[in-house]
Amino acid sequence: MLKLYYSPGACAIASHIGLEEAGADYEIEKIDLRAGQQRTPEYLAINPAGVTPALQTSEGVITQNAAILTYVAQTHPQAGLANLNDPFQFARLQAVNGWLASSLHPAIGKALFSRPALEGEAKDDAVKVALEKYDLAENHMLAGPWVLGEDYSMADGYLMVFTRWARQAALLDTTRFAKLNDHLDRVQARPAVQRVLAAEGIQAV
Ligand SMILES: N[C@@H](CCC(=O)N[C@@H](CS)C(=O)NCC(=O)O)C(=O)O
Repeated sequence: MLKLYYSPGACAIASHIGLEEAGADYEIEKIDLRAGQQRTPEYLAINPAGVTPALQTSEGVITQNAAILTYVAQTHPQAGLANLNDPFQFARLQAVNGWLASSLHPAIGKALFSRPALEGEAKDDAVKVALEKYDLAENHMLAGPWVLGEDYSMADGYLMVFTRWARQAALLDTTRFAKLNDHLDRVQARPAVQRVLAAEGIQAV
């Protein structure tokens, strides 16, 4: 059986949602990031990078949300969470997920979760840079109603991670980011996402 190592509300929730939406047979194990459990020898043996998510499969461990989401989509094709037969459409999914991992996540992560926490001008600058990336998502990355268009895909639960964090930090202005707010509401309303939130012991925001 697949096993997902996650931390509540952290970016691993993208993989958790992907597994649940796919109807996968999986179990979860919580890694307490605040307690430093990601740096224990036991967890470093699973993911030497010391971050969540990690997905244990019968063939070995997969890390990185973008890779896990692709793997789950390919191993559960009946769920229709990626357009596996159309190279262009599949590349569109990869492009969004690659951007989320390499651009939006580091930017909002720096603004909100730097240790020690940013303050003053440094914090303002980091927030400004992050919000410019949310502008890009708002204006260019939501084909509507879902990220890639008519069909919900493995990109939607991943984008939701970062809109959720932004809303929690009161950064997701409802005028500037009207589409992202609407998208976040619709993702959180999905039954599979509600099951994931309950399993992680967290609430819709
Ligand atoms: N691009 C990676 C990011 C993984 C990552 O940074 N995870 C964070 C939580 S959102 C983490 O585990 N941080 C623990 C730490 O840095 O100590 C992915 O998508 O899997």
